[in-house]
Amino acid sequence: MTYRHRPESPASADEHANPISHRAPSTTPTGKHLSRRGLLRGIGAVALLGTAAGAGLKFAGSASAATTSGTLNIPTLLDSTTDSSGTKVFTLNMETGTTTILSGISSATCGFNQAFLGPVLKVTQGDVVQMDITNNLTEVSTVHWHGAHIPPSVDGGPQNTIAAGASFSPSFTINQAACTLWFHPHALATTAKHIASGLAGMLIVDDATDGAAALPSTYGTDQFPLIVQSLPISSAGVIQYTTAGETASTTSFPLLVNGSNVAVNGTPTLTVDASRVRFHLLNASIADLITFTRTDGGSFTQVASDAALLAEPLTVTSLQLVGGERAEICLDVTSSASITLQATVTAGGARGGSGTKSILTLSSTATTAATSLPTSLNTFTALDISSPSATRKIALSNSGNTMYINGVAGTTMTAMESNEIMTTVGATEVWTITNATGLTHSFHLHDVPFQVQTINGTAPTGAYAQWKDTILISPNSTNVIAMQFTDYSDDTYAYMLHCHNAVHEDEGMMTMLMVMSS
Ligand SMILES: [Cu+2]
Repeated sequence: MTYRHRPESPASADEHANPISHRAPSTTPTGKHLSRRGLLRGIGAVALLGTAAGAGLKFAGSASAATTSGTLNIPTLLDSTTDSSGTKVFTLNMETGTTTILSGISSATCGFNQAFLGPVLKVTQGDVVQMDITNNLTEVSTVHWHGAHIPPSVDGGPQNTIAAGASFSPSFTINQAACTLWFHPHALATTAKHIASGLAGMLIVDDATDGAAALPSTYGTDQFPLIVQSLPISSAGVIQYTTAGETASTTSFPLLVNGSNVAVNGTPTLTVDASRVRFHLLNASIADLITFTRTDGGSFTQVASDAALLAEPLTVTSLQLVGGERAEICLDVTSSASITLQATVTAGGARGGSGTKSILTLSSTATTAATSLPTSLNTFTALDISSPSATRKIALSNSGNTMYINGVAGTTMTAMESNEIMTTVGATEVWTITNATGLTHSFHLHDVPFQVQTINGTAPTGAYAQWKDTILISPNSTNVIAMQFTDYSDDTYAYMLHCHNAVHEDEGMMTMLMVMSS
């Protein structure tokens, strides 16, 4: 447990109204815990109050993000400071601002340290990090580290609420190998609103293995994020984040690449000196699916899923990501020919984006082709599920716009507590996720990655056959996954499992997982 109690921090405004703020129930040096049941009920009540009171973000900021004029927006690589104990300290300020998304129209947006989206953070396995977060929004939020294997007390779920004006400084050890993570809000009922408004950033984990060393890793030179969003927005420039907003006749779904609307600013271009470029792909859409291909039909090399480097480089011609899912690809390029990537958007909600747009034209000054990637990038060991600690059923269903897991709409902590999954550290489990509806869902589990066993009875292929933390759940499908709960237990804080269509999550398709010590 590396959670840091920081009594030196200024008291946050919420601590008076919220007797169980993020600091109060944290593990103290004496290891004393509040009653979990009482704590969760209290948190649920506070979260609801926060939601009701913050009936709308007031976009007070006046910062304006620059629009691109052709070249790829490259998010800032955020510097850290190192404190006396060697902890890398990052500062993330949740801000409001305005951004031009539709031509000539200013939209109210949010971002980390800027008006829209956020910086990229790079860390290495074994690093101890501290995230100094200040919520400069006008309503409660959280910051969740999607895909991070960290204690639930710092996971940034609905129990880690940060009131408007308050700060939170979770600290944790980077306890996983190279992968592409991201960070975004995860409070009750406002996840889609806050992500769509722009609160999304990338967290890249590196490690010291030969596999990771073989991949391009100089940020901004041969390593770039591609954060792609199909963004629901009204013709007046108001970002939409509900089913009603998705289906409104005035809503369109522009495709944004690192915050730039390709329909307005054109296909981003990128010219590098390298002969191999590594892209960290994130579908940051709240609902829509995105499929990446080359305009010439050629192949590219997938080197990572969302949770880990692949065992071997995988040659693919197409790669689909649901909302929240990531992948890493390498493109080999020389001065003899540029490469254009395109994205095909598929509606993931009641209504959504569609069509295919070019999202990047990559050129290089290199005259010599890249050397081959190693045949092995990572080791992959299948979990032994011959005698699982538990088997569970996760039934996804809905009634109109109310979304259920196992019949419960998880819109409050109390509802989720009534529907919680309890397990113990060390348990290996097999879950059968069913979707008996015609809706497309995704499934994301916090804490540990999982291995897909079967999809409609058939073993998966490609990246879906290795470590994952977010997967597509097709309509009328049965998906069997296995996972092992390693390292972190807590009798106060829960992890979340939910649909990563963030609209569905806010409509109730979420519940909680308690990992106990025994
Ligand atoms: Cu869903």
